[in-house]
Amino acid sequence: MTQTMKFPDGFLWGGAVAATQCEGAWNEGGKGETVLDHCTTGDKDHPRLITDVIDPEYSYPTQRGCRQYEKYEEDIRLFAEMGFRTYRLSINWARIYPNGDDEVPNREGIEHYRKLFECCRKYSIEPTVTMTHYDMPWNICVKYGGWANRTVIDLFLNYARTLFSEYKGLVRRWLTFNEINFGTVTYGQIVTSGVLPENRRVVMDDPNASSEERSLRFQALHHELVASALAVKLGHEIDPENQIGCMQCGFTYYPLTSKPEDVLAAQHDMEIWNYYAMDVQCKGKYSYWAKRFWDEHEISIKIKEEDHRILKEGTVDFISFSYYKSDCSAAISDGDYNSGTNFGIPNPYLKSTEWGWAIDPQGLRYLLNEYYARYELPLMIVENGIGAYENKENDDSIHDQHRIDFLREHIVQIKAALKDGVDVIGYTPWSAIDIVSAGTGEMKKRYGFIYVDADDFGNGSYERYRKDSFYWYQRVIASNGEDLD
Ligand code: BGP
Repeated sequence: MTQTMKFPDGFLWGGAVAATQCEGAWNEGGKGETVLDHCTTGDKDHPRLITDVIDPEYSYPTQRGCRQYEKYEEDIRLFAEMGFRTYRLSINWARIYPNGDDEVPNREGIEHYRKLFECCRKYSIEPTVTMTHYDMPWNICVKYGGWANRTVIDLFLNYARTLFSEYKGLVRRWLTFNEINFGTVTYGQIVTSGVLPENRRVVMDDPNASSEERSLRFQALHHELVASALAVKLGHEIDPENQIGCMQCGFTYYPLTSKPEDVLAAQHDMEIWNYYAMDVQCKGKYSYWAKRFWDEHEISIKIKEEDHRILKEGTVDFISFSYYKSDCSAAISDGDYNSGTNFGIPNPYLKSTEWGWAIDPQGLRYLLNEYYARYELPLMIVENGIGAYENKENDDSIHDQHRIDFLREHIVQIKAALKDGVDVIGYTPWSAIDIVSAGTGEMKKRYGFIYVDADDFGNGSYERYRKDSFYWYQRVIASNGEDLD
């Protein structure tokens, strides 16, 4: 396919990370414990465990990250060498409010990020900052029961006020919650919601969850949506220059067959797993699908009268989302739509990564068009990448042709979407540098342009090495997406 459309000038090329996965220094600089600090290493066959106390018997990889807390200057220098125009990172909530409900913020944490943002600006890299990315202070989980408790809205707003005030002028592009749709109601329930599961496992959606459990998760999500809307409004009040976006886990669903029932199942999954939260954040109200879904799953949530106004007043300026893979949906025999798992059915036409995630660049173009048609808001792809096993050769080179191929094909599809007329403003692949996997806690599931010499258990020098993809991406950015070879 020939693509003549060019990327617009000022397109935000960059890379992405999250604090809990890259910083390490989990108990330094006055930081409190987060949810992920309590999660052990797992692997693709074994879910991570959540331990109530830090148990020396286990390895806790996010406590180490890739040591970016101490090495941020070196990392940002390398990102600048690649030509990054933006760096998507997150602030660790527990570095600013160690317990989440502290009277005053932790100055050391505030100053750390100030220096980091100044360093980005020194290299003309604009920070794109997620306010919370799987980093709820552990104390909020234990003392308040996480986002299921409405009080947490005030705690978050206090945190948001501190960020907007302290970093006014330094940060202008904000994302409120990482993968708000996915993190709360499915992925382990814990990492975003802070609602501790009884079995203390970080697992995906539990299809056997009781209606009480489901209600709790959707109640937590409602509170997050209200908090996000309030934060958007506050951010605009503190600095009208702020651009504040939502961040969704992007799900592309195809009908498994052309059977009308399967088409309806795919429509259902698109509505629930993409638009449930997005409609609230972009249109300021729940979609008409939500009510049917609540009834169907016996979900009962409390929505206060004032919430309707808050949601309307706090819609976002742009949409950001992650995109890794697509899935298929099929009707189940005893109902008129798919059972609602968001880890759908494999697509027989697609190959998968070593972790079984379907590789589907065209699914990204499809999703960009779907989102733009529905909301007509600027779109930023803030995560996209391939997790793979990689080795450093004796000459310190790292040959990651699989990453180059993966990203190239996705960039071609972004170009195609631009040609379709979609307003795409940026692309920050996951991850800027090798970091700890959020799902499994492995270091060996590598995503970065930069190799970090570390294993799953903290062995290694933590030295940085440029992979082949580093040089390739440097050329891509220098040519504004024209040179993809
Ligand atoms: C997204 C998360 C990221 C990141 C990515 C890759 O869902 O926002 O934090 O980790 O997925 O997933 P994993 O690390 O499990 O391979």
